[in-house]
Amino acid sequence: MAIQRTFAMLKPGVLQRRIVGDVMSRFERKGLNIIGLKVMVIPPLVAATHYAEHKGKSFYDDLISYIISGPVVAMAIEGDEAIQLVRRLCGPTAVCESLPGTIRGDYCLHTNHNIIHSSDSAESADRELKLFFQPNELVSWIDGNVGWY
Ligand code: FUP
Repeated sequence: MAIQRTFAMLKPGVLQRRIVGDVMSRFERKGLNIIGLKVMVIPPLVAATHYAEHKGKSFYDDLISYIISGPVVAMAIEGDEAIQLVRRLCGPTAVCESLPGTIRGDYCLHTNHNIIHSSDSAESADRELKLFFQPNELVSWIDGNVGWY
């Protein structure tokens, strides 16, 4: 087991639907630590950098206009194997493949509004954390229950 940091983001609409607490509580329940948190509207340049790998794809323009269309909740999450664990809690990209019990499986109907992003590798996590957070915005802390999860 290795302690990792990963990036997750609640996409536009999650604040408006007032389900931020429900979604975030899943990470808390799992035993992962929230070490960075901010509400922000993503600047277009940051959105383009974040989704650079999708430039040229059919869904790219809609993806960018959606992701900058309202406030998001950016999160930095820390814990043992956090990158893969957070991905599994979110569920697969395609909503029809996301099982009930996962965040995408429980809260969304369409893949283009699949409510949450999370880093898919150590390299992505490092890049995305740097894109959305300054180093002094991340605060590691020790959970006194750490031996019980
Ligand atoms: P993920 O890592 O699960 O967020 O998935 P991707 O990086 O492959 O895709 C980023 C976002 O693009 C998805 F969350 C939703 C959107 N997307 C579509 O709208 N249609 C597609 O066919 C694939 C992705």
